[in-house]
Amino acid sequence: MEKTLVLVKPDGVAKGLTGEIIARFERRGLTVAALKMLKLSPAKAESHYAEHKGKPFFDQLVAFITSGPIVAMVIGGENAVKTVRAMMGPTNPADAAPGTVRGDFALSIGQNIIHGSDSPASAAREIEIYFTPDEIVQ
Ligand code: DAT
Ligand code: MG
Repeated sequence: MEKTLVLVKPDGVAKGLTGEIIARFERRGLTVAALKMLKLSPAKAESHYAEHKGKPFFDQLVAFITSGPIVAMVIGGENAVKTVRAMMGPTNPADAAPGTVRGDFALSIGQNIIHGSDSPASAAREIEIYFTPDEIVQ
């Protein structure tokens, strides 16, 4: 079973969208393999977003993702990575079609509600930041 890491970011949690987002994945046929609420440390946030270090928006991104509680989950199923990315919509909500999470619930690239891993390799790296193997249901 392919797995991907999904985060409901602080804006999504604050807007009460956690249940809606999980329900969309479940209705699609994907399954929740792990789930927790947490407040991310700056060190873990920098590790998660290491590929963006040095970019102009990096400090703002780390400040935002650590600004409040997030919900982290492992979502599993056939083509989970690609399917979750399609259901999220593109990074900039202005480009996101209605029916996608970002297209339905976000306006600004800096506050775009949801994270999903961009490849199976990224998923494996990111899942380790949030979950130990015994926390993931097989
Ligand atoms: P995604 O979250 O769609 O995988 P990404 O990995 O390119 O997008 O960027 C990670 C996050 O960083 C993104 O969700 C929002 C923020 N971000 C990306 N590009 C940005 C920009 N040009 N200005 C402000 N924030 C940006
Ligand atoms: Mg990304």
